[in-house]
Amino acid sequence: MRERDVASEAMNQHLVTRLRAARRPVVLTGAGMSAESGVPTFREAQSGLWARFDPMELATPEAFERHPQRVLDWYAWRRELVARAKPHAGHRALAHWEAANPALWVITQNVDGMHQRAGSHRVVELHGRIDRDRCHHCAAVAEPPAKACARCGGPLRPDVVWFGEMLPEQALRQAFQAVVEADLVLSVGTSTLVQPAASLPEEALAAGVPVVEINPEATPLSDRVDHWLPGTASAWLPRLVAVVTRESQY
Ligand code: BV8
Ligand code: ZN
Repeated sequence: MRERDVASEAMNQHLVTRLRAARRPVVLTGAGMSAESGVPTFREAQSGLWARFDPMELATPEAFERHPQRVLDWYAWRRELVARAKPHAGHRALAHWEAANPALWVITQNVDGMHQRAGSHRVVELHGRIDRDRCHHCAAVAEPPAKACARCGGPLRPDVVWFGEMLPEQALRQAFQAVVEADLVLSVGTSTLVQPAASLPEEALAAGVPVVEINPEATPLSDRVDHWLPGTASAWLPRLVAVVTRESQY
């Protein structure tokens, strides 16, 4: 059984040492990373006219084939939210960490592009991007305001990965490689329930890589990580990065 840091709630010396020793850190992020920017998480009930729909049902090729306009309207609503949202101190802290350590990878399940808007460059997007369209038939990326695919005339849909669809191969390979080669992994704002993204922190644990989790709630991962930091991304990430960059007194 992995020796568990009882005081892991607080910033203890063991965590400080690991943060400062990390040469190949990897940060895994989920919907909770963007929650404080005003982008609702998947778990948070949909609001307004979308409250009666289960996001897991809307984010599927079947839903698009059955009710294309309903799915496109849902994404139009989310695109609005994302366009109005601003990266927060947590996103900026990760961009700051990358500037201090160019080997840092951010691997995200989010489709909102917030990490790049905050200045991060080494970002692997596992589930695509909401502000791009692609063809539902031939996957050609479409230049807005195209209404149909310029290559095959097929219907356009957001360039995101729907449930039941495969993830982009290159992103998946890059993500698993980065995690097994990492010397520190952070899991931030994810319920670790959606596969295969949820296997990434498991790969790190299996490879003996120290894992830190930031989440206000416990997840299936929480009792197996080395450091569980109960709280928000915007509160914990600036503190951790300040330790790495020695801008804090620790
Ligand atoms: C696939 C893009 C091959 C679209 C998304 C094995 C076992 C069981 C099921 C499966 C399996 N393999 C495949 C499946 C099926 C499925 C799956 O995993 N289903 C789950 C629900 C059981 N996986 C797939 O279909 C994947 N494809 O496997 O293809 C295949 C195909 C067919 C059959 C077999 C294999 C594709 C998955 C990708 C789907 N697309 N998004 C869009 O956005 O519209 S997933 C989407 O939901 C997000 O991208 C994200 O991945 C997920 C939500 O999860 P989280 O990000 O973790 O967010 P959540 O809301 O759940 O939790 C937020 C957390 O943040 C909470 O813990 C909360 O406490 C915390 N939090 C809140 N506030 C804060 C915070 N933390 C920090 N700070 C805060 N302020
Ligand atoms: Zn096409």
